[in-house]
Amino acid sequence: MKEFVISEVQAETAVLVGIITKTQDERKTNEYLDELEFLAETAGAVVVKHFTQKLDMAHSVTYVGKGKLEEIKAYIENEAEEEREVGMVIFDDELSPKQLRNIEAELKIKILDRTSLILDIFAMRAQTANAKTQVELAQYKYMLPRLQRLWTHLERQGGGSGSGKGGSVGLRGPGETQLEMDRRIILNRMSLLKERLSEIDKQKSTQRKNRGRMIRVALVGYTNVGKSTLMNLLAKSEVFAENKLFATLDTTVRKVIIENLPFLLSDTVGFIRKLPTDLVDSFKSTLDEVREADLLLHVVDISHPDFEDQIEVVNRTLADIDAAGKPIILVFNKIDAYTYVEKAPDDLTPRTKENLTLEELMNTWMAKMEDNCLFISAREKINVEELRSVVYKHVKELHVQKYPYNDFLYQTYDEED
Ligand SMILES: Nc1nc2c(ncn2[C@@H]2O[C@H](COP(=O)(O)OP(=O)(O)OP(=O)(O)O)[C@@H](O)[C@H]2O)c(=O)[nH]1
Ligand SMILES: [Mg+2]
Repeated sequence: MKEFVISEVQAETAVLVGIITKTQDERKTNEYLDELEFLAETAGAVVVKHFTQKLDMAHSVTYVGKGKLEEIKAYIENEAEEEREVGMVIFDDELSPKQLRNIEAELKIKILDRTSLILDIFAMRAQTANAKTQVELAQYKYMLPRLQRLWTHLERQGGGSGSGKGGSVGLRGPGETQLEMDRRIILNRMSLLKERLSEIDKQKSTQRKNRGRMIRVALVGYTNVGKSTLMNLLAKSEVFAENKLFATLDTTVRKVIIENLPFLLSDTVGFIRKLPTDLVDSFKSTLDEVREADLLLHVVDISHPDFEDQIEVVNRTLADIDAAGKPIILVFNKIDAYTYVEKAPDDLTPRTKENLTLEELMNTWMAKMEDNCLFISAREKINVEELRSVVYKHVKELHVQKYPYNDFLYQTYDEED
């Protein structure tokens, strides 16, 4: 019965593991692990240690080498002796079924990877029938090849029952009883979920068709950059925004009117590094909104040390879902929180991106994007008028192109309406 007490009363603790390779240097790995830590916290765990190892590539049998695995094991045992039970080990890359099995056999503790952690957060966040169905399907896809021994030693601990905030980290969503179902039953369930999704798809696409002749603008971007905050600001709506990853899972669409011009603005799920394509596929109907948009507002958190990498990830994900090549405006958000390291006059080492002032950064990006970029703070409401007028200009152009005979422009727009 001890397990129940631990998982209910105390936050579970987690140890993170990442590798440093030829294609992923130490700085990058540490950034990934910081992000993984943020993900773990979002899921409700407390991270107590990071382990890294330099390798040519991930070890096919145990992800890290044997020695490193022993070191992790010794750490866990030592912590247990000090009565600081480690709840789980989380790996920064998706583990193969074989790796997962071997690591689990060696460490005898709950093992998660980046994918299952993200899935767990998705399960916790899913609100609508659509999001819940998508997440459940993605979870089964992840589980199916790993069924044999998935956390069997944790049977009694399973939080299990569907989504919701309860349950322990990594065990939300389909629970232990479902885990015991054989492959056939899971496959049946998966095809049912797929049918349900295609039904939802049809409904959504009919809904989209009935929306009338309005330009559609989609907010896209890395997770936690401020998309929902911006949506709330522009649409005067109340979309859930919070300093946690994946606060938004399903798409929200609002009508926005700037001056005399109505258009549709949608807020959607954020992107993240190493997001498995399966998961992106599962979110197809959510992402249709992005795919069918006329204009994308790509929101970037300029205060994040790794924002350039995040821009890349978003561009790659857009290409993956066939949404590349659309008109795009880069909206650099959180300028209020931007910091840089000022170099002393006698410091002759080369300047790096950490040494750029906001103004220098702005000039670089404006040149690169041919002015299709903006610098704002959605939370502090800085440069919001500029944002409105740039969006207005673009939407109007697109509107006139797309609906040349449409006079559905509001004559005047009164703030009080
Ligand atoms: N400092 C600062 N924080 C901001 C700004 N805009 C948003 N935030 C904060 O950033 C966090 C994330 O904001 P959200 O609007 O939820 O971000 P999101 O992109 O919708 O995130 P997901 O839905 O999780 O992908 C919240 O804590 C916001 O208050 C800003 O201009 N400056
Ligand atoms: Mg959001």
